[in-house]
Amino acid sequence: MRSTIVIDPITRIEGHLKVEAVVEDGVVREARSTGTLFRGLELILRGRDPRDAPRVTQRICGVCPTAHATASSTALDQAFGIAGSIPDNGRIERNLIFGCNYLQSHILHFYHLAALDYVDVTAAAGYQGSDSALQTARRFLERGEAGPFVPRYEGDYRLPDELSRAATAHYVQALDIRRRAHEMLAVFGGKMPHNVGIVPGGVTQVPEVDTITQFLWRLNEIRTFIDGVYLPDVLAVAEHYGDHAEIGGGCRRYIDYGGFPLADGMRFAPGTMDADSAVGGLDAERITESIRHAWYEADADPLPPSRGETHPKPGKEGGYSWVKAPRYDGKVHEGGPLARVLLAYSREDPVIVPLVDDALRALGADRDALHSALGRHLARAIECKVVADAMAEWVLELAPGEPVYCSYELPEEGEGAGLVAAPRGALGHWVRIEGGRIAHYQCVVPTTWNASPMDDAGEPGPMEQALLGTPVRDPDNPFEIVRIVRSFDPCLACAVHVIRRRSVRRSR
Ligand code: NFE
Ligand code: MG
Repeated sequence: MRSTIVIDPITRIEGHLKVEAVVEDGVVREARSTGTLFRGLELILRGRDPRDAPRVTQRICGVCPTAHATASSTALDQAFGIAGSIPDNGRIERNLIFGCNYLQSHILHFYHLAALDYVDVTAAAGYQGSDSALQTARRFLERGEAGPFVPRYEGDYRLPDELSRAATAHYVQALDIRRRAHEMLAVFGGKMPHNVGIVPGGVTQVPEVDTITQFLWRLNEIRTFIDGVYLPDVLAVAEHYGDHAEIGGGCRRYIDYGGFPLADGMRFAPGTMDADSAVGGLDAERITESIRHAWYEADADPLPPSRGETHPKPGKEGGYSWVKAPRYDGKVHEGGPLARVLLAYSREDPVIVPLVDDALRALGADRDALHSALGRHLARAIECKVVADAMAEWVLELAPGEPVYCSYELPEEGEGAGLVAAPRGALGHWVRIEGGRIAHYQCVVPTTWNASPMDDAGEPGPMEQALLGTPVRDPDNPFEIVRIVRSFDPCLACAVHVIRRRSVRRSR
């Protein structure tokens, strides 16, 4: 029997995504992911002062604006010829501001977006105890305002009621923890979202003992939550949904641009890997974007981002998404925490290896289990801990009162690429300056990689490949599909990053 499951929109992600899956004899045989909203930031930037780019590109997304500020400022550092002149305080504060965004983003993804696929929130309905978070959830349900929790699929919530109730309390607690991360970001970054602290040449806020302290106590509260709540909850879910280590694997090729520059090297080194072969380096010249199956036209296909074009063509024949198709060496690659953790594991990172091994041991799983929907959640939680713990060391490396930026002359001409490790994966901004103004700007974003449509060779994107071969037990409640899609933590607002004055009719 053959049927098509259409989920439009997929809720509890950022932005607008439709997924279609053709199911034959209970297994997904074809899958298409469609970014259904057209946006346009790359075009808005043309002709502007280059220093506008970090401010404007942060408006691509309210979840990861810090990633865009970092990528954009890094591209401008290069274009202005000052990449090697950023003072240590500037480098460290950029890492700290960006790190705050990682922590809140990963916690947001697990508790407020993905966990509701696994946790039965209605277990809080009859709660009679004294936990204030659970009382809040119960009152919420009693009022019939089940808004964030429904609509939902039914029939596959496997956690015991006690665990579901605990996770529901953590859902409420995680809201407070994310607020702490925002406050912490604001200490050096000014505000969240759309921080003002990260600028070409460094940052704007000179650290003082007082601000370091304000940062540190919040960070320690968040670290306690990650160690005592987030990681154990992810492991508990993994224990009850062990079969999800066998679905959602996908292309098994991974990419990361590298993140968190240190005095010597980077916390996450850039690289690519194939699950079946050794880790390779990253050569940015091998990145291209195809528009063959996206609603754009261009003189050539594919193109490198430094020459990429953004000419929308709604309804183009063969197109089915506003998301372009980035490829490395012409091949499909997945980005994100799983890519970073696998790269670090393969390079025998002394912090990440024991965390991964402990998690796999607790689950009685082997390393191959990481190439899965569950593997993405585990990797994200492990990465969250690694970043939080590293931040506690970095903040103490700040030198109070010392310089945080280097000054520069605005050049008439220049070119730069800002390649960073964003919470959801590999993020790149490419800028060219002519006559002191932005002549060309292209963003290739994590979800552009992960939610990409087919490329010019007809190969499906990572998320599409992750769906292929998935058994769907109940087509009316296709848990497997949404769990795989959400494991990528997609953000379509980022992926499309285009705005037009007149709206384009949404596809159905
Ligand atoms: Ni809108 Fe983002 C991250 C970036 S994802 S959340 O992380 O860049 O495509
Ligand atoms: Mg783009």
